[in-house]
Amino acid sequence: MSVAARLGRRLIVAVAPVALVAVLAACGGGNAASQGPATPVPSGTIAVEAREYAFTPATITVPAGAVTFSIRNVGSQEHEFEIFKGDQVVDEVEGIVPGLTKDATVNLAAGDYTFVCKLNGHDQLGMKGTLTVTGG
Ligand SMILES: [Cu+2]
Repeated sequence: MSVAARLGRRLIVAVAPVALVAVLAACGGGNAASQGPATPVPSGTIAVEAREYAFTPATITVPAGAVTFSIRNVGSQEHEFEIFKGDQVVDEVEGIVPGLTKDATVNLAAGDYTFVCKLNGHDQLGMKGTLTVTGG
């Protein structure tokens, strides 16, 4: 004799229609952002020296993607490192006092950039360079 069998006949299935309306929030049209290269560029760190009144090197070429600039002030005045695309600031590192090294990681698209120190008009004294980002 099976109690389970007896109860089984009267099995009431409480159907609770859980109306799970799976509203797929369509992500507004797909922001197909950066479809970068399949293999990430090995994060090359670009060492830059800042002094009165120049950057070394003054000409930098990097592949598109994340680039880390390591700016070392080997001079005797405070400097900045600002990356421009045209007249728009892409990124900037300020307060690089003498002896200090500051890093900045920037995600760069291919194109032509400049980098300058605008502190006290240092760019007009020669603290500027060109940055070429290749690829894409
Ligand atoms: Cu400067």
